[in-house]
Amino acid sequence: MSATVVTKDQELQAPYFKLYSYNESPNGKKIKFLFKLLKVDYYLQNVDIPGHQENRESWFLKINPSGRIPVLEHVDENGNKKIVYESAAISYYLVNKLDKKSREISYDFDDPLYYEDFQWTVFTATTYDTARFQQLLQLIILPSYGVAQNERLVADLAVQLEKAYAVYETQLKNNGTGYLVGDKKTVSDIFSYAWIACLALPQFDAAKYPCLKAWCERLNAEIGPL
Ligand SMILES: N[C@@H](CCC(=O)N[C@@H](CS)C(=O)NCC(=O)O)C(=O)O
Repeated sequence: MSATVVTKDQELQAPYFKLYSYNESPNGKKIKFLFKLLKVDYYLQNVDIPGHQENRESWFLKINPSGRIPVLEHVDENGNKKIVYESAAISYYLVNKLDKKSREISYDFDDPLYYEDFQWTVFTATTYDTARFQQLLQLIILPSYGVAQNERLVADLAVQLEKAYAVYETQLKNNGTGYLVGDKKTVSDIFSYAWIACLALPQFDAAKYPCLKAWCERLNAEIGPL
């Protein structure tokens, strides 16, 4: 698997996958991890968010009106182009295009585990990710621009994140396989791992959440660096 970095106006030969992302973004990393595990080559276009605010330029807003990365551009062998944004939607688009036969990191549509996996991805996307992003903003991003953190918000976020860690711990304990769903790592594991384990932010208390700690270590060993 390799990512070939391309510039904005570079012509690409069909068929291809192109990911619009921003450096260390965990939302972008979710998709990079998936490409790695699916062993599929892709093009990578870096969108300069803090510097030039490229994500607010009209060419980018045309592909994603919300001005956010990641965005996936897929051009098939007949030249048909599909744009997908929202990391959860991109993740399921990719596994249903690329993992449909072997289902190494996903389940079939008619398997109840497909929806369980989807459920945990949505839990992370709506409950954990948003609080973790606010934590990143308060603890790292705003202070780097000289803006003081909001202590009350930081404390509230810690409470919200603690609740989410307890939910993951219970699920991992009940499932008992070392993964969130079924007996293999699936989209929900990879998706959640990017925000839980791949940031220089306060982590959870490992003594309190032993299953979550073991899960992080397992995914770390199985996914490896990008
Ligand atoms: N719900 C979206 C969140 C994407 C997101 O927040 N992306 C950030 C980078 S990590 C971004 O593009 N921020 C720029 C902005 O909101 O203006 C997803 O899961 O794809």
